Amino acid sequence: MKTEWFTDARFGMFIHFGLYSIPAGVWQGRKTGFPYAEWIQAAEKIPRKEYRKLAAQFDPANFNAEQWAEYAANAGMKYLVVTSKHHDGFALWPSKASNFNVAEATPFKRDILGELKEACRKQGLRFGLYYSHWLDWEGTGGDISFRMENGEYVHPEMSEFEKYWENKCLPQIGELMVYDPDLIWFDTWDDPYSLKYITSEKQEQLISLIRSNSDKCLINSRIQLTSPSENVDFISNHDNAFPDSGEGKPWETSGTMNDSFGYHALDFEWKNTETLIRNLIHNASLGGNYQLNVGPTGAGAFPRPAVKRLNEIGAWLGANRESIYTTRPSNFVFDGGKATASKDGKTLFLHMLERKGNTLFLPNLSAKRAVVLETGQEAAIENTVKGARLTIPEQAFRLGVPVIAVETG
Ligand code: H79
Repeated sequence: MKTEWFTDARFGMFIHFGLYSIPAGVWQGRKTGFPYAEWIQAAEKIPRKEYRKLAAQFDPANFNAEQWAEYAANAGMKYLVVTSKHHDGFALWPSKASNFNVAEATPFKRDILGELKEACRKQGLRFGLYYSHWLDWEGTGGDISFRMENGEYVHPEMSEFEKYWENKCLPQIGELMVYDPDLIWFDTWDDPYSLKYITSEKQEQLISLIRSNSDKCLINSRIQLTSPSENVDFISNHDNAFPDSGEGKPWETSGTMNDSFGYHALDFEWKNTETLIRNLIHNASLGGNYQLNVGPTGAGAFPRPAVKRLNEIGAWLGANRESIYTTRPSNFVFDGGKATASKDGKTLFLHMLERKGNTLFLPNLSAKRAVVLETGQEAAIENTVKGARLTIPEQAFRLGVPVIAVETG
């Protein structure tokens, strides 16, 4: 199965980086009205000519692809997905189909995608590309958000959208395939305009273009979130949406550390590390991945709170790796936590999210051996006809989210 690596990976990095990283959620001295900093052009209805001027300022002195990939690898992430082109229409690679790109419109000129691709290869990370296929605010016929309608920003005539599709979208996807991506992450949501412009024919056109260039490249369901083609490879949930059940296909949730994907200088709503670890456990217990976002600054640096959280998650994952990677969802229900199972089904990993006392009752289960995964300390077992009762060592509760590995028999 070409999706196997994705299912086994469980944890990836999303990176939102582009011209919007420069204003960072602040326009004319004020915090913009939308939580997403990458939406600043829409939030402020910035005239296109003015937005384009940001390109002249795009010169991220701290951009260091190797460091970015190293942060991801050290956090325990197995893949990295970067915004090759977000809704603003600006391309992070030297695109032939549009001169609104890093090489032609900015002083920086370097091929950000190429550098990241190489850095990921060195770190053993899979490499994915986000591409905004429906919204494109450059003014070449892509759609806009209903929230930005004014004299300049209008929904394009279908014939204009077709031109954008033929002259920018499809050629750029062709260009992206040269980077040999492991996945392409398209973006729509439940907006009727996305259904109007991204018809099932358009979905299939994109999918066959990708398939004709690559046997391995995975495609996500937000190519058309409301009614994705059966030919997509994995399901992407709404942003920050952690579902209560799994899916028939591999799936993931993309989420933010604060409330914005793009770097936002005035967003201080950083979730604590334990919340992020719980999100990872929640999805893993249901068979899904967590694609956690970082928004580097306009200078190309990872924000300190992001680095701190990546390091802390990496430390937890390093100590508990078997309970997350290559695991399978587990429907084993116990009080106060969530379980995953090893691929062979012989080991259950019990993530203790709430302290419910010093014993843990595992209904209808006979346990052979139980250990605290991080330390190897044994938990005493009492098997009864109704199930197994574990005595959790007191020291386990000092480990943050402790994981008990139970060999079943
Ligand atoms: O790239 C990130 C977001 O920019 C993109 N998907 C993720 C991965 C995304 N944009 N919008 N949405 C997802 C959902 C739509 C939200 C909207 Fe709004 C509500 C658009 C207009 C109203 C949020 C709030 C954006 C502007 C105001």
